[in-house]
Parts: sequence; structure tokens; C-alpha cells
Amino acid sequence: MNQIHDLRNFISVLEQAGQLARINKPVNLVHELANVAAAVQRQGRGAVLFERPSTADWPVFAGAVGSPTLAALALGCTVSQITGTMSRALDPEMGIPPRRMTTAAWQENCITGDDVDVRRLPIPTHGLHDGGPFITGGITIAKDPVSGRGNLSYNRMQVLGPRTFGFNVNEWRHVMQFYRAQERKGEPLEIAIAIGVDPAISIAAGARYEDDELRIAGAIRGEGVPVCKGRTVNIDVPAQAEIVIEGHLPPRERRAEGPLAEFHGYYGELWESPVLMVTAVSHRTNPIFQTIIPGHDEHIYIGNVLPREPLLLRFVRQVSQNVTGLHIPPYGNGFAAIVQVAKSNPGEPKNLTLAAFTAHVNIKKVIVVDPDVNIYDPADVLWALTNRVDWSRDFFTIPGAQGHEMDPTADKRGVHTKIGIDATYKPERRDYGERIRYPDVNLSEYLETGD
Ligand SMILES: Cc1cc2nc3c(=O)[nH]c(=O)nc-3n(C[C@H](O)[C@H](O)[C@H](O)COP(=O)(O)O)c2cc1C
Ligand SMILES: [Mn+2]
Repeated sequence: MNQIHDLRNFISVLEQAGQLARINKPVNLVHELANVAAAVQRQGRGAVLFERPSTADWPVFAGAVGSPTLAALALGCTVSQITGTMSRALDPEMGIPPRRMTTAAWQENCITGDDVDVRRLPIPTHGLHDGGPFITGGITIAKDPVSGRGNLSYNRMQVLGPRTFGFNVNEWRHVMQFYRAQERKGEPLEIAIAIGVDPAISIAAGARYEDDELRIAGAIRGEGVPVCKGRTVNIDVPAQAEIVIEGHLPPRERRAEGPLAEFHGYYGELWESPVLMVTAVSHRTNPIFQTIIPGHDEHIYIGNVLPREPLLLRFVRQVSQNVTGLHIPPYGNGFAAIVQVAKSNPGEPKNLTLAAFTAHVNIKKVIVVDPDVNIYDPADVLWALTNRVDWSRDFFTIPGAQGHEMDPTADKRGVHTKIGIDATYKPERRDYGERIRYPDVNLSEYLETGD
């Protein structure tokens, strides 16, 4: 199932699967578009294509991989195969390098120099307290100035002028490492931003990987991603991208940008960030702009769920082969994990929580459940917490442990308390027999179709 190769045919795949909401009514790019996209996603209606945002010439697409159903469609697998598919794609041995082409779809239209005005792009202002319009779904493509390898990442970009963006990048990111190396030489770092891409590329860009993340996208699709050199920068950009922004980060220049809705569910602070000076904007004919609603499910899925579930699964399987499933739920903002196990020892669930904590520093809350609990259903997990946990015996805390410094319960160094919860059934305490279960049925066999 490798028919997806760009955003346009992914949109067709979504539509066939009943996972695309088309919005024809004009919506305001300021708040309204994000509100509608978030509501569509909350109601399980999939991704959304705004065909006519007001004050914009181009359609805007949002929510590409904001649920397990959408991620499975993007990866060409079933929901239960997502973690295995991501494990293989993230294995460095499985990486497939990009293929260099001489032409690209986005070369059809190109604006350079003083003619560029990024304020004409349909860049939404998402959250109520966001500092202004931000590109949140653009894929940053950069090159290591030392080794020459490529790199993908996400960097929120606030519009600061016709050819200027604030470019957010944390201290420990690969792009920061490249930028620092250039700053030491007093030289700028070239950057390209691809907007509107095959979701394999969107997923790859959220992963921490010690090589070019385009290799992950290649592994997902089973063939190298076609790329083409930029017009004004020496960077290989996915050839099927809808829109490409090229430019550079000048050395030793910082400007304030922010705040923006953050992955932890609050608004962030103003940052003094590098500045992207734009040299070219290219696009396909009738391009589709793509955005990610910040601080909402897709943001968490790409940054915290899809790349980390394989990692956590590897760690917990190291402790027990009885593990039958694992999920990092988006509503836990990447700080919580649910492990499903057919336990063979009463102490096994607690060992599993310890393994999950050590797999990734962000994980602070681990809930272990039995195979009869649906790890993708928050109500079922809450049922297990309510009916299978004795709160004086079945949880333990690890105070003073290291977590993420932006975790709202941690101090500024990220120090906080981790908690492990054994929410498995303990029949040795009291035997309730089998849990009530009404098996699922295919409702279309029972409901009137209406035609
Ligand atoms: C939607 C989204 C937005 C993000 N925005 C930023 C950002 O503004 N600054 C940043 O440093 N990281 C941001 N991240 C995280 C990184 O881009 C991402 O984890 C990536 O793997 C970092 O690339 P690297 O490992 O090559 O350094 C964002 C992630 C997502 C999914
Ligand atoms: Mn990287």
C-alpha cells in the first residue's frame, strides 16, 4: 500500500476512508480555522481541508496525522500495526536515502528577492493567546555543515516582516548544532521549509534520529523520497512539496517570537530566537497550504507519540515478553504511557513502569493494564484505574526524578515526581471472575441504510 507520495493523493486516500472534512464556507485565518480544525478532530471526523479560507487565495489543510486512524492511513497499515511499522521505519538499518531529481513540482512558480512577501501566505493565527500568525506545519530542511548530511525538523516560525520570520529552535536540536557551527565561522545557515508534504515526511520530521530523517520517510514508503535542489540554497527539498520557502539564519541575530500554544497544553513564553531571512518562495500551481494546530493532538502525535512508542515498547519488552500493547496517549502530552500486559507475576507491572521511565526522560506517569482493557480508549483506562487499583498498595512514586523542563508539574530543571500505577486485576485479593463484555457488532447489518 505505497500509493501515497504527496499531500494531494493522501487527501484522496483520506476522502475514500471517510476521514476528510471539506469546509467550503469561508473561515477566518485568525482563530476560526484552528477552532474548526480542532473540533473536527475532537469529533473523530479526521483531517480537514479548508477550501476557501477568507483573505487567502489557497486552501489550507490541517490535522494530517492527528489520530491513530489517520496515522494508520498515512503509514499504510492498521492501527495495531502502527508501533511495529514505526519501529521498522526508525531502525537506522532500514533507512532509504532520498533520490535526487532535476525538476520538482514546486518549481512551477517561484518568487525571489524583494518580490517576496510572506504575509500573502495563508498562515493562520491558531491559539487565542498566540503572538500572531505562525507556520507550525512546515518541515525545516537543513544540512550539517560538517558532515554534509541532511536533517528534518519542526521549527515554529512567526511572521515578523515581509521577508522575515522568528525561527524557534531549542538548544539541543540538530539545527542548533549546525547553526552554532556556522556562527563560529561568522557565516549564515541555509534553510529550506517544505509545506504540504507526504505524511511520511511529516512523521519522519518529528523523530530524533542520528542521520537524515528523509531516510525514515524512505523506509515508510519503501523507496527514496524524490528531492530537488533549492533555487537559492544548496539544500535538497522534497520534489512533491506544495510550497517551499528558502532562506538563511544570519549569525548572531536574535529577535523575540512567541508565545504559541505548546505541546503541554499551555501557552509558552517569548523566546529570543534566530531569524529566518527569506530568499525565495516557490509553489506548485494551485498549492495547498498545510498547518498543524499547535498544542493539539497532531502536534503530540508527531512529536511525542509516533516516534516514542517503538522506543518504549523496546524497553518494556526487555523486561517482559508478556507485554501485549503500549500507547502514549495524546491527552497525556507525551508525559504518560499505558502498558498492556498478560502478567505472569504479581510484581511484573511495577517492573514494567520502571522500564518505561528509563526509556524516555519525558515519561512521568505509567499505567499498566490487562489485555482486556482498550489502551486507546481513555474511558476503559479510567475504568481500570477505578476498579483495579487499591491506592494504598498499587502505585509508587519516585520523587526528585528528572523529567522535561516544560512539564507543568516540574521545576525549571525538569525535576518532578514520577508515578507508576499497577491497574491490573488482582484475583488473589478478591475473585470477580470475568469482566462484562458485549462483543462489538457490525451496525450496518442492523441499521436502516435510508436509501
Ligand atoms: C508540530 C511541532 C512543532 C515543533 N516546534 C518546535 C519548535 O518550534 N522548536 C523546536 O526546537 N522544536 C520543535 N519541535 C520539536 C522538533 O522539531 C522535533 O522534535 C525534531 O525531531 C527535532 O529535530 P532534530 O532531532 O533533528 O533536532 C516541534 C515538533 C512538532 C511535532
Ligand atoms: Mn535530526
